[in-house]
Amino acid sequence: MGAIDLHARPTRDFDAKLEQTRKLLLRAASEFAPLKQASSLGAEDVVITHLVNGLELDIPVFVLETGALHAETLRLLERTQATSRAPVEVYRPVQEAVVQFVQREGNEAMYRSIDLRKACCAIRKLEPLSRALAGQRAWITGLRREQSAARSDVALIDTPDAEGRIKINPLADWTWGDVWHYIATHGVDYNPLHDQFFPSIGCAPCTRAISLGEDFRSGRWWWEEETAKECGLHVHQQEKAAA
Ligand code: ADX
Ligand code: SF4
Repeated sequence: MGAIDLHARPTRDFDAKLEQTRKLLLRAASEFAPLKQASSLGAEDVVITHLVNGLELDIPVFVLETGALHAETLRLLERTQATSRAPVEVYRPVQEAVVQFVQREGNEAMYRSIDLRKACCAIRKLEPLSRALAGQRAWITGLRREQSAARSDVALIDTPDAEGRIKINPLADWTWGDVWHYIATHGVDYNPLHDQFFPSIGCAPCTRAISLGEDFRSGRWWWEEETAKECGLHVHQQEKAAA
């Protein structure tokens, strides 16, 4: 059984939710330009790209290609580049920084300590993210409240960050069933890893399949405590200030 058969169960008010999401994207494109969509090519992100393309909005997509993504994700990236109306930009880490880090700490540094894991995320994700977002007023992500306790208060339109940039989370109140209902009814191309029990997909060394009954994000950085499991892309403003 694939992800569609397993998960596509819309909530009762799905149609109204979808209409609100389309309205929010239209509003974002007119009020918060220039803006981009951040896509990991996960189920939520392919839905957003499909909506953006359907509405013919001027919102480029960017993918942080960390150099550690699964082959399935890279192939979906190629297909997306070939089919998306909106431009798909790819940001890669500074190769020298990756090589030096791997030479110094090895290929499995992320499992040795949270600091090393965060150092790897800083090189492979955060530095490219800062380039992707330079000059942008806002960005769109696929964060949903249901994904984890840490994300339970995700807003549709977040408060501005330290640079005054606004994060827009159009699927904040969508359920996993809503996401898959949209994918099924619109025939959206998706990462086949979702059919192999990977609900949340990041870099290959830091993502694994989950078992029945496990939490949505339990396949991400599974060796770490729940509270540590964010790569820094979505750290709250208060937490940043405290750090
Ligand atoms: S993460 O912080 O743990 O990696 P997660 O995989 O749940 O995040 O994705 C949440 C959102 O962050 C995605 O919907 C997407 O908007 C953005 N995102 C995550 N990874 C990437 C990536 N590699 N490239 C671009 N955006 C990403
Ligand atoms: Fe490195 Fe893992 Fe972070 Fe990817 S998720 S950047 S491989 S530590």
